[in-house]
Order: sequence, then structure tokens, then C-alpha cells
Amino acid sequence: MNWEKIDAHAKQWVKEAGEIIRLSFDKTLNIQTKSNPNDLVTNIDKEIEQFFIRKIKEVYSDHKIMGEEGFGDEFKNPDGIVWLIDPIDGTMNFIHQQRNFAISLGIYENGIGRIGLVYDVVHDELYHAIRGKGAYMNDKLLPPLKEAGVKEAIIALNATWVMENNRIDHNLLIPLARDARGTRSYGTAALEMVFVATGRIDAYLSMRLAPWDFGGGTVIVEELGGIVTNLRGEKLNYLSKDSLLVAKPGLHQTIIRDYLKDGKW
Ligand code: 2AM
Ligand code: CA
Ligand code: CA
Ligand code: CA
Repeated sequence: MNWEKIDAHAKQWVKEAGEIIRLSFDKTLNIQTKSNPNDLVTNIDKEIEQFFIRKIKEVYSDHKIMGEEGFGDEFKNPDGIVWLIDPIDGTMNFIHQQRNFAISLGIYENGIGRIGLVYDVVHDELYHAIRGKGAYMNDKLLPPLKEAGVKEAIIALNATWVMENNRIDHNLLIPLARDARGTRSYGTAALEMVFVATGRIDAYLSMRLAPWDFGGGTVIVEELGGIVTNLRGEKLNYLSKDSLLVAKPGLHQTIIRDYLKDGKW
């Protein structure tokens, strides 16, 4: 497989999609809700997903596509080449702030991540990796991640997970939030993953994400020696929703062993 060629196409399309999103800032958005009143989608999310599908099908008609907004293909097995597309990760930020959102693309072969791209459209920062070929921010090679401990760590998580709720053992997250040097919440899983890759933060966790949220970021973080699992410490399956823990080496094992081990995640 010529991953460099696929990667070059993906890069070009992500940049073009970013330009469409930047131009949309001057236009009126059409905003709809999905599963609940805080689960939002706009005409631009849908337009960008359809843009990618059109481009991919033109050149790679045998590749399969899974996109958040549902314009991709229906399939149940990971065989062949699969593109995981989140046209806008951080839609609420896109709507309210016109920043702190990203395009995320993950390209998988038989369930194994080969290419990851996360594009911070507003800052024109493209995070990108081909498995085994290094991870980059724009054209700058990123250094491997160093080990870290909880007391020196900035950990990104959403405040709602630390509040009482019926889904998870929120009590277990309170000591983690307390022991960390600091906590942050950016509201965009894809960017929070690449912030771990660049060392801007040390770990990110979420209770429930989908393949299009973590597909691209995983390839980038793993290329640098970071660890990506669910909150039980198990490898993710790239066609299923799951919880997520992304962290520097050492820190990942510590968080699982000292904080999350007894949770029902
Ligand atoms: P999205 O913006 O593409 O929907 C927000 O904390 C992060 O969680 C974003 O990366 C967001 O992706 C993701 N997310 C996953 N499922 C969500 C949902 N049902 N509602 C809102 N955000 C969700
Ligand atoms: Ca969404
Ligand atoms: Ca998302
Ligand atoms: Ca999205």
C-alpha cells in the first residue's frame, strides 16, 4: 500500500476543508440538535463530511468510510481500508467560539491505524503521522513523549464526569483531579489527544467517544510512545464507541493502577 500517496491526498483535502470552514465564519449557520439539546450539528459539519466522501470515492472507490454525520458506508467488519472522519470535532466550540475545534481523519487497514490527521483550522496547525514514519505538527517533527507522574500532570477532562451522574463512578475521578497539578477542558477530543502528543497536556480522559473522535489522534499519539486505551486499560476497537484514556508513558499505567482500577467504566 502506498501510504505516502494516500497521506498526500488526505493532507490536501483536509487543508481544502479547512478553507471551506474558515470561509463559513462570515455566513449564517444552520444549527440542529441530535441526541439531546447539547448535542449539536450544523450545515457545515454535514457539508464537510460530504466533501471528504466525494473526494475519497473519486480516487479510492474501494475504501470504506465511517463519518460522524452518517453519510459514509454501512459495514460491520474492519477489513480493508477504512477512513474514520469527524468533519468538525468540537461543534459546540465551532458554533460559540469559532475556535477550539478540529477536523479529524484516521485511516485504518484491517483495524490497524496507519495515518492520523488532526487539523486545528483556526491556528492552521496540522498534526499528522504515518505509522512508523514519525509524527509532525505542520512540518516540524515531534519528539517522543517522556514519562510523567500525576503530581506534575495537567489532565484534560470534562467537568460533567466529576459530577454525580448515573453512568460512571464519578467518585473515582475526584482524587485524580485533586492530585493532578491542574485540570483543563477544551471540549474537543481530537485536539485534546494531539495536545498530549505535543506535551501541552499530559493526559486526556473521556467516558464515551466514537471511532471518528479518537481514530486520527490515536495514530499520532502512539507514534510518539503515548498510550491510548479505554478506562479499563484495554486496547480500543476502531469500530466501537468506548471510554478513552490517552496519556504519556508511565502516567497511563499510574492512572489505571492508582485511580481507575476499581471503576465500572
Ligand atoms: P463533537 O463535537 O464532534 O460532537 C466534547 O467534550 C467532545 O466530546 C467533542 O470532541 C465531541 O465531539 C465529543 N462528543 C462525543 N459524543 C458527544 C455527544 N453526544 N454530545 C456532545 N459531544 C460529544
Ligand atoms: Ca457531534
Ligand atoms: Ca467528535
Ligand atoms: Ca463532530
